[in-house]
Amino acid sequence: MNAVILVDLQNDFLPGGALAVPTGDEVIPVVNRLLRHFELVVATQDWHPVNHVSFAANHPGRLAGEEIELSGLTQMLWPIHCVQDTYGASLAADLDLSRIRRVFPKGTDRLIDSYSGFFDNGHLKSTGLGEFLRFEGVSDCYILGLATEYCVKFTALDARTEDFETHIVLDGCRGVELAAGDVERSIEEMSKSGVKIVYSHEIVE
Ligand code: VGL
Ligand code: ZN
Repeated sequence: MNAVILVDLQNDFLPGGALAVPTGDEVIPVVNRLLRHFELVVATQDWHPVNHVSFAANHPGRLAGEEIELSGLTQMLWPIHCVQDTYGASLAADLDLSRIRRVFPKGTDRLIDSYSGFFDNGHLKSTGLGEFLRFEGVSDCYILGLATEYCVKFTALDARTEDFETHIVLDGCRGVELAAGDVERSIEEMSKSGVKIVYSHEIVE
């Protein structure tokens, strides 16, 4: 069975949001059109406590865009975003929410970040997404959302290691592109790991 995983389609990642992904809003109509063709739709939701370690504001003297070492992991520092129970953390209003069966929060532990919808960045705890998809009999995951080279990429790589056939719907994704070429490199990395790159028109006529 096919499932769609919508990654972090939240107000803070849309233009005007705290961690806006350029033209991120353009994926919403693509997503809504695609959803009608899938039996099972799940979503991930970046859902941080206000004192989260990924926020530059919680590291005096540090700025967003800098990297630090945290328990052996490299952590990019971000502006405050997707704080639990705020408007910024809410799923995009124009999204067809009625089609989403279950939402998986991530990044809820203040001490570790979580780009993937399956595990935190240290692969210490599961969000339950993999178990849920297996229980539902899913074989193939179609992944769309924000941002291509962070949460989409890590969700796709984990979907592969969790043994799902994994497809990225590229026109349903947008990247941050902090450094030129980041998005392109992330696509190559996904391809090399066995993730299939597809476009929505190949799925929906
Ligand atoms: C994301 C940075 C920080 C994402 C989430 O959804 O790609 N990026 N938190
Ligand atoms: Zn985050």
